[in-house]
Amino acid sequence: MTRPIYILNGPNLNRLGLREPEIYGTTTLAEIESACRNATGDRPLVFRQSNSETELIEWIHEASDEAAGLIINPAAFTFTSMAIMDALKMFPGPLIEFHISNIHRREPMYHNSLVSGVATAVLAGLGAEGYPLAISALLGMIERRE
Ligand code: CA2
Repeated sequence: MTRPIYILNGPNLNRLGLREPEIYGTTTLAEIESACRNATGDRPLVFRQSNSETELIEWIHEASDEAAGLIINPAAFTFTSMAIMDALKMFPGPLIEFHISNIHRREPMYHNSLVSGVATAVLAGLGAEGYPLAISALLGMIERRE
């Protein structure tokens, strides 16, 4: 059976398209999900968002058991959550840390990701259009492993 890829989105990303379009653009999360579904082809996609650290950790555990690969935009938890970092450390497949904005071009508080050190790759600054690019990269990594 073809294992799915998981895309997990962290706090406040359900508000995309509604505020701060100069940083995050005007695309909504529902539109991003639809673009991601078009980009995954035959492989099943699990696409979720939560404002809860606990729920995200549970989903990372679920992905560790079920997923062929994982893309995560941990949003603010990128910089604060050792618990999410620890959960991601246990993920056995390819893992992409994803950000809509270029976090390194922003204020210093956005520079120190706890996730980058446990990710296979990091993609930031390509806007919402970056999600399908991350999928394409992840599918390539999965194919090279399987
Ligand atoms: O650029 C990204 O994707 C971020 O992960 C977004 C996070 C931020 O903490 C990271 O540094 C970079 C913030 C998400 C906030 O989402 C909003 C959605 C709509 C309007 C305002 C914020």
